[in-house]
Amino acid sequence: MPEPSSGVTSQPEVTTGDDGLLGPPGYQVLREWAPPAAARARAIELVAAYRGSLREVVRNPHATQEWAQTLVRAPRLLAAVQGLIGDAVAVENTFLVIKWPGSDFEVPWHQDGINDRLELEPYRAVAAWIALTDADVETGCLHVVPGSQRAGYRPYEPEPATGAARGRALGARIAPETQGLPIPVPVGSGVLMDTRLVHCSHSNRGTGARIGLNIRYVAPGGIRRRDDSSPSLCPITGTGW
Ligand SMILES: O=C(O)CCC(=O)C(=O)O
Repeated sequence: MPEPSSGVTSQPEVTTGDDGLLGPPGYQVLREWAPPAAARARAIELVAAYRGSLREVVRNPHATQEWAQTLVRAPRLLAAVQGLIGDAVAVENTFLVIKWPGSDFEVPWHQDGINDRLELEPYRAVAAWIALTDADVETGCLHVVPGSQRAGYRPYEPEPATGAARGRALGARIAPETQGLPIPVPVGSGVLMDTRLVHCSHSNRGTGARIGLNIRYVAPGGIRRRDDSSPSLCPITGTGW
């Protein structure tokens, strides 16, 4: 495996107002990145591993856990990502979220491509949210604001003291009355998102765990800014890292 590198380059600002890689909605549902039975089996193992501690967030499982190393390379997922950002792809970050039934866990409105540690170039990066269980309105599926990528990256605020504080999420500053569009997806499917798309998820009011993996993929030059606390890139395909 190639040596990890920072992947930082100086890129010109992308003019806001553009639709971005995923067109006017700013997202696309990805059908069956994996056979549902295989994804379901993985979820059963994750529930068994984390049920005792009721762990809700695992940061960067692709760096240490074999199942996640395999998942970020799932052929249909990788092909869809390469179709958007090109053949050379690295993983910048993964974020496993387990919403246990009956537990309050709101992920606030945010954009995946910006935080206090880094900023992603929206034409050289894409976010994927991968369902390891069925995710619907009751169990806490993603809600998106279609077209919100066109306004570019927004100011953001430190995480609130509760809720997604577990994941160090940052809240994008948007109108409080904003209603998102729920994106229910079955196990084994997922959502590809422009890194500027505003999205959130609500608590799980269902009866079983809801599990999803967020992956940030980048092409060479896909990181405009990062600080030393960001983990190394994990090259998946191609050269130029
Ligand atoms: O899994 C969720 O409910 C939300 C995750 C998410 O939005 C993210 O990691 O960016």
